[in-house]
Amino acid sequence: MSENSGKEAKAGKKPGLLGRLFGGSASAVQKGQESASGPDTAPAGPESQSLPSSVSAPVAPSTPEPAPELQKSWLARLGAGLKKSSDQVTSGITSVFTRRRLDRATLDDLEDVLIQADLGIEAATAITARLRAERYDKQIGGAELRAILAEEVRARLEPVAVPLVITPGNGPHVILMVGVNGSGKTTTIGKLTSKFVAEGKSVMLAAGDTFRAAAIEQLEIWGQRCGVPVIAKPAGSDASGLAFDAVTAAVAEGVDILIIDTAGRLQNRHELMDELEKIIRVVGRVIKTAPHTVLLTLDATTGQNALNQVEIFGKKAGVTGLVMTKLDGTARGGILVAIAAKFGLPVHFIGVGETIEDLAPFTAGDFAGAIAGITPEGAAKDDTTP
Ligand SMILES: Nc1nc2c(ncn2[C@@H]2O[C@H](COP(=O)(O)OP(=O)(O)OP(=O)(O)O)[C@@H](O)[C@H]2O)c(=O)[nH]1
Ligand SMILES: [Mg+2]
Repeated sequence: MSENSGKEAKAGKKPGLLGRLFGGSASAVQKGQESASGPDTAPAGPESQSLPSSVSAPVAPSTPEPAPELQKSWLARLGAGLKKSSDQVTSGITSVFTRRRLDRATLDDLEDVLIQADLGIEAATAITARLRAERYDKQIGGAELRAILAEEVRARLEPVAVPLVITPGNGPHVILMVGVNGSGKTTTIGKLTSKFVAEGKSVMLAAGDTFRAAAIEQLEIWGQRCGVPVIAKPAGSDASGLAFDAVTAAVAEGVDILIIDTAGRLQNRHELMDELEKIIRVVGRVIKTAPHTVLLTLDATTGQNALNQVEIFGKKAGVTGLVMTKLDGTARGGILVAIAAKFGLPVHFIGVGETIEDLAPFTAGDFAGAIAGITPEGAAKDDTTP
């Protein structure tokens, strides 16, 4: 088993429950099915495709609203996950406040702290400008400063905290997952599938990372765990051919959502980015409006390079929304503020760990509070400074 698969086996917590939701239907894995024609030649009609041998039964709808205790536990996870970023900001604030009054040197140092925390120059300058205007040469406490910081970060993130809307009715909603190597695409697909299934939606997965056998196996494990079919071909197959077959199967089976995994690719590898464009073209041949969602998965630990990834994937793949993963592994969570300011793209989900529970819809207030070191209850975690 690959390293990733091993990690995921550890991450899965509720296969039993998901299996029961599906009334025991096994995942159907379509393998070795070769397209008679390449995706760029005249594609075969849906009737010519061999479809998965079994398809998931309709799922009983479950409660869409998270229970209050679940919500609370997410806030605790978020706080714990963002601890490194929060510590970077709050310890920076503590170290620059050697005096209680807000003087010029302190404000300059504070601006540096915010820039180092990857919030971006615009946010850092605006936040210190506000403090200069409102509090210059006045006393200010640590809790008050954190509250102002949280407010400013929230204001910048609120416009991009947009939920992912699945268009109902007109055939499958196709989600294409893109991003650089190891950014968390496949894991995020697993987490999303689990969420969609719990909401009563029927989901199909496509193992579009045809480069590595381990990548296909990794997605199949998620498919089994969530009780959803996975369309796959042997490693080395053409990715756009696989995508074509998967969309055709999703239409024929009438699933609500098809999620297509893709191989990780660096944004400066032109031939790989061209391949992504081809996948998108081919998907659009089966359903004109697809892919409906192109999700770029960003690894928060990459810091400033994420800005370049958003720019290039945005241009080449028509990214419609972002997922930021691995916020738990970095002090650079502030990068989301810089990305929001520069691109204004919707941020749909954030990940703060490897388990299914560690992905949640992005909410600006919770994130801003966590970055500024404010606990879910609203109290600053440490009011002894400055
Ligand atoms: N700590 C942490 N780890 C994560 C998170 N999301 C994903 N991972 C881990 O990151 C590693 C890579 O995840 P994958 O989902 O395989 O990434 P990928 O983008 O599909 O990788 P490639 O297919 O190789 O490009 C795995 O070990 C995941 O468990 C997260 O939010 N936090
Ligand atoms: Mg992958």
